[in-house]
Amino acid sequence: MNDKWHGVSYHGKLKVSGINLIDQAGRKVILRGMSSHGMQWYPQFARGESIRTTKQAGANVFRIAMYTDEGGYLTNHDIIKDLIRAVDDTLALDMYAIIDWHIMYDNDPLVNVEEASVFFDNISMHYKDTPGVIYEICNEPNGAEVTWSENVKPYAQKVIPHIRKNAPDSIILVGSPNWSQDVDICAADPLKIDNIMYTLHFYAGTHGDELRSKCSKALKMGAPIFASEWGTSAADGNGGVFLDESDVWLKFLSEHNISWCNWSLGDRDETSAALCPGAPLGNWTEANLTESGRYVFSRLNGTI
Ligand code: DCB
Repeated sequence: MNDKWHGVSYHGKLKVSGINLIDQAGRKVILRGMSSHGMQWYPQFARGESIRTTKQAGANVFRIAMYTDEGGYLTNHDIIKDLIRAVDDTLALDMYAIIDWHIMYDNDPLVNVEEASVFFDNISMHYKDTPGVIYEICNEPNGAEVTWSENVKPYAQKVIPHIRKNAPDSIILVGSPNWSQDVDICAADPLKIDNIMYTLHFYAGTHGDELRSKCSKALKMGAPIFASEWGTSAADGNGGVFLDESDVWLKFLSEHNISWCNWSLGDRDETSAALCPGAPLGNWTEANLTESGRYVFSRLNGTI
């Protein structure tokens, strides 16, 4: 499949209907694009020129990964300026923008629920009901003690109302436990809230059939899924690349109309990075793209 490009002006405000993402006219929507790397490290590739180049390859969504720890938002609120510029640049390109509260080594989202509530209150006030903005409230909950029922679900129930009062119909992505893999657990005990989707994250070198069956199970139970982060590498962002395994995954996502963002649009020296170290800010040639970048850029338009 090789889709015609459609952005926010065509699809408008999105809705979740059953397990599908649909648009204002009731058509099924598939979003594909890149995720930025951490805003505290690579904000330069989360601006107009870079995002436009991903659009030219077919992307209609851009995910902005605002880390909470590792020098991110919790210790540097100023980072919000880079986030807002990235969201504005994305919207100006008629693309959907995902605002990602990128928890990771701060494994339990509940620990910073007050900070998250204030952040999402402010950012959803700023964007009100802008149809292109999608909220992702916790990147990857993880850790053996961090469960859906005791941690992630209560977190979501606390944070989502802060978004809903400003952006009543926006799409909200909710991370699943175990590095956003246990979507079947969310599906068995779902949030009773409209227009939410659960995130499934995978790294082709580490995750395969077992994770795909969790996803199939969740879909069968009626849970809407968004693959807001995946990589061609192993789970640590390095190793590989695993392109045959990535083919299997992309085919699976396509069969289930699952939207995706690839990790990541940056030039760090790691195999999951789409850009070679020192790449310019946009208009990349084949030589500027890594093996992963060349693979993913050739598939942003729906080619599998
Ligand atoms: C996720 C994180 C993401 C991380 C990638 C690759 O982590 F959401 O932030 O990105 O997947 O690991 C990496 C960057 C590195 C950076 C590091 C720390 O690529 O440049 O140094 O973050 O900021 C996952 C996902 C899954 C699993 C483990 C991790 N898993 N992990 O299945 O075990 O350990 O980070």
